[in-house]
Amino acid sequence: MINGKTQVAIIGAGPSGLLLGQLLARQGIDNVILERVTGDYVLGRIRAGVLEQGFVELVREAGVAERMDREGEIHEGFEIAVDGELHRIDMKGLTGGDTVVVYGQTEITLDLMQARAAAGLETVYEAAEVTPHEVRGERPYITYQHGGEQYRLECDYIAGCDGFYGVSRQTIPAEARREFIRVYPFGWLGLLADTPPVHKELIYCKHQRGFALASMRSQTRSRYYLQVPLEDKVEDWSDDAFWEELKLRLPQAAVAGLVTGPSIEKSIAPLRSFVCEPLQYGRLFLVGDAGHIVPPTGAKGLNLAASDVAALYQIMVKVYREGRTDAIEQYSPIALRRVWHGERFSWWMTNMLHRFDKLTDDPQADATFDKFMVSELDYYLGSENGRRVIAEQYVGLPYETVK
Ligand code: RFL
Ligand code: PHB
Repeated sequence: MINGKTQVAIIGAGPSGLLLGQLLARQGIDNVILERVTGDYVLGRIRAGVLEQGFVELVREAGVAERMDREGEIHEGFEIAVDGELHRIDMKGLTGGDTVVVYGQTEITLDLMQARAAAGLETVYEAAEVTPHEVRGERPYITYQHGGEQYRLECDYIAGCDGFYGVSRQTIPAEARREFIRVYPFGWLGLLADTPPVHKELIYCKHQRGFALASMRSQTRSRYYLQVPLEDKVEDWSDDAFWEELKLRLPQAAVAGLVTGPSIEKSIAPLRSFVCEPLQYGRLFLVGDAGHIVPPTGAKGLNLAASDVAALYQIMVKVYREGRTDAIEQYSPIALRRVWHGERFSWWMTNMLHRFDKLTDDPQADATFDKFMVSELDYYLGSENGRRVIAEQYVGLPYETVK
């Protein structure tokens, strides 16, 4: 057994773990990250692309914003197409100046990994059997295996940043947590290509054939999604089949400008709403996807991870600077308030924009739900106040301050 010691042990080197680690290190709070897979594997996962202002500011505070500020694109609005007709959500105009930044999660992750390596901070990649112990006691520790050796890492606190399938949430006994879940009867098939985006802003498409999203990573790289049945496999979808289906769902005016090309990544993600309560158990905190998942329609997953990180970071600074160990009790209520707003918005956008034809076993009930949602979207898009409700939540609600 090889023994080690740190102040905050972080499980998971996704964006939550890396961002938290960087922020803490800048405040002189020692931390070690334990990650199950390799850095390259983490960087191969193509996920989010839309960053709220709060996220952007946190990355700046972490001192890792240089490339994001240079290469990220500021978006002042996005489009919602309903059966081919475009409705613009003027985020900047409707919110009094707020915007989002389009910059890939992969890029943020790479920037954070490089900054961590440059600062000489410790990350153990390919750490197996990571297991938290004594999280309710005064002296928690983590055991893990690496390179054939057994390790024990002692710490003051554990940040569970290990995503939806991680070990941290399972460490909380079943009787001490409650889980809220909704599974949607479809998935998103995503395709990444080195082609110019079809439009200068994102287009969310509600269409008879199912939802589609035209997004991007840069002026030379586009990201598209199609709503597909849960049973579909990536192998069922050739690139040609993807582009043909996308052309049917995009507004005709946009299709003329669509440049197709070979995919550089293609994957299917199931859609899920999930929240674990509470997000703190003794000296263990659940951060990001470890504690909650949203369907991607509202572009909120990564952004909620960032607001969790912001809350925990403020709390840790109070603990180590002011001895305010009582502040840790604020983490779960503060994080959950914002999480539930993001959950509700993501669920609402998913309901309004997707085609629900197998929601229940009752086709008549499904058809009625579909009509309600068509009317809901029509109502919100039809008034400035309605569009403002969408815009305000899309750009992101404010972060709460820890007392
Ligand atoms: P991650 O990214 O899943 O990272 C968790 C890390 O923990 C590691 N791990 C372990 N390490 C050690 N021991 C164990 N036992 C471990 N188990 C797991 C994993 O290997 C991994 O490296 O969680 P994190 O950091 O909380 O970040 C969350 C975000 O990744 C996620 O919320 C977003 O990607 C969601 N999301 C979007 N969010 C947005 O804000 N805007 C978007 O536009 C957006 N688009 C998306 C998305 C997610 C998608 N998918 C595929 C689910 C689009 C898609 C298609
Ligand atoms: C993405 O670009 O991957 C993306 C953008 C907006 C979303 C979801 C995903 O709502």
